[in-house]
Amino acid sequence: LEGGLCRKHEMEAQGKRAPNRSWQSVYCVLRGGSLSFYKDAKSAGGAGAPFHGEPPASLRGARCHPATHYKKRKHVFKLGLSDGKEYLFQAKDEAEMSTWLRVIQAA
Ligand code: I3P
Repeated sequence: LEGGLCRKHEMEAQGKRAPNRSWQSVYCVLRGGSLSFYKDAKSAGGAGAPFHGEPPASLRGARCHPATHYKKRKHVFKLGLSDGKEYLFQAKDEAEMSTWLRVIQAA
C-alpha cells in the first residue's frame, strides 16, 4: 500500500517529544513490514531520497489505531513504533483511514 498522508511526529522516543511537531504531507510506502516516507510519489518511485533522510520504520511490534483523543482533525490514526516513536496520520476520509489501519495492523 502507498499513498499520500498528512503526518505529525509526536514522540521521538519514550518520554521524548518530537522537536518538529507540525503537520507535513508525506508519501507513505508500506512494504516488507516497513513503512517508508518520501516527499512525493515521484521520489518514492525512482531512486529518490527518503523524506528528510528518515530510515524506514519497522512495523514489528507497532501499535496502530484511530486517534480518538485527537479532536483537531478528522480521520486521524496513531502509529506507535516499538522504539517509542509515535506519529499521527491524517487520511482524506474514513475509508482511506480504515485501509491504512488494516494493512498496518496486518504487517
Ligand atoms: C506546531 C504546529 C502543530 C501543533 C503543534 C505545534 O508548531 O502548530 O500544528 O500541533 O502543537 O508545536 P510548529 O509548526 O511551530 O512546529 P496541533 O496541530 O496538533 O496543535 P503541539 O506542540 O502541542 O503538538
